[in-house]
Amino acid sequence: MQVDILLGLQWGDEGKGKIVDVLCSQYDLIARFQGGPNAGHTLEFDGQKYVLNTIPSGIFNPKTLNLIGNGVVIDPIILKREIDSLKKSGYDPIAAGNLVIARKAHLILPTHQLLDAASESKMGEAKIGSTLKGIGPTYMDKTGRNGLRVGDTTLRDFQERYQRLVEKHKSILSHYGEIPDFSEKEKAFFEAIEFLKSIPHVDSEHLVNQYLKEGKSVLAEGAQGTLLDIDFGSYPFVTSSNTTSAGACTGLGIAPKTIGKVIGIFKAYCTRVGGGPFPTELDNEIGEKLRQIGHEFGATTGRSRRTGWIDIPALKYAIMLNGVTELVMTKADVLSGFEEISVCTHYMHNGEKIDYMPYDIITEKPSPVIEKLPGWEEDITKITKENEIPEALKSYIQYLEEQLNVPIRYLSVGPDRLQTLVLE
Ligand code: 2SA
Ligand code: GDP
Ligand code: MG
Repeated sequence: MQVDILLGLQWGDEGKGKIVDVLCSQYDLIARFQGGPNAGHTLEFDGQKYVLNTIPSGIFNPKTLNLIGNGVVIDPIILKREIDSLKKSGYDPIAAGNLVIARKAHLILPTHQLLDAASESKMGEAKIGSTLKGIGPTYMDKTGRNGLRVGDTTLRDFQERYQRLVEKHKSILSHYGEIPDFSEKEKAFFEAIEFLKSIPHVDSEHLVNQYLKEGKSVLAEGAQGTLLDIDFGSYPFVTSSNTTSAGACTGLGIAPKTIGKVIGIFKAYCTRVGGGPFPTELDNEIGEKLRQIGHEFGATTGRSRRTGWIDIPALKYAIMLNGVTELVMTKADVLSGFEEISVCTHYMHNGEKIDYMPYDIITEKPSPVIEKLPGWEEDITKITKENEIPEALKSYIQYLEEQLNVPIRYLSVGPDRLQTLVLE
């Protein structure tokens, strides 16, 4: 058996949560491999909406085990809150026994959040627009070899290790000004640490490889999107982890040869939340229309998402980096009623027409070369069969498949799990 990977090809929020929920009954294990509570993965079914931050999106299927992998950073307070909220809506993953957590996953401390906020406050125009969840500082401590891991919580000297790290954080914070009081947060943190111990701890590398050995199927779930990857995204306007398929290897402990399908997911248009370059951005009425119809507001922070047309050079780059074998297009329904759909095929950059994302994308702002395709009027949110797809949408799909050279296997026409078509 091999590990399939599902990940975002744009700047996140492509609908990963929804599609993992749709596909999870085909898998024995869903494993999150990077990111943390900066993610907001939305699922809708039976008239209910759920937003998951740390928990993998297969959680509502009691037959699927859900692993929070070693590459994830965990805020125990947020994870506890997530589980409490699932319990309130009638689903208790602890009682169901379908959630496990990697011992080697790193912990987000209250002071990591203070450091995130302090760093952003000094950046002015250049601020990243982070979710302020402490993601960057936690990964910095991980690579700086100072971090605390889930497994450490059961060690005798956990308190001392915690205190040592907090002292270090305080000395950094003191350079930014007065350190805000975090005693309440610290109390909640230690309560949540006790709760964390009730979730089974595992070694993700052994668990996933054992599953494969036993012939069980595994889906690795990405967070954020390829263009936010720490190495290949629009640096420094990126998140602090590898969001690309390579991240699944280090974030779970699996070898490259175990990778099977790579399912790349993209919106029929494009969004970005936070700062950084966005060549096809529509800072106008059309952009506002996309935002309103597509409900483009951060699933975690509620921030307005920036909107724009689909960007083929960026998608080609993402497909190359990840080795995408099949595509999922979401939010096609949002484009119903647009007379024309614009597609960015190239960029104009320093007077030259190019078909790749240039290194100096931030300073030299490439402008998009646009091709227009006919739109469609029909409401597609209730269609269930391929032959009900309007001709103009069929042409859009065909056009994208030709450009991207990868088949679109699923078409999502609404947020509900039932609003999903398999394309033959
Ligand atoms: P961070 O918090 O350090 O990872 O922020 C760094 C950049 O990464 C972006 N980022 C995201 N972009 C899209 N969606 C994300 N999740 C939430 C959602 C975002 C929200 O599902 O809507 O609610 O605002 C996400 N997480 C991180 C972030 O905007 C920075 O540009
Ligand atoms: P994720 O981070 O990739 O899981 O995506 P988010 O949950 O942050 O954002 C996607 C948003 O679009 C959520 O509100 C979903 O409910 C919604 N969504 C997903 N697929 C579709 C779709 O095909 N059509 C519409 N209209 N909404 C969708
Ligand atoms: Mg999201």
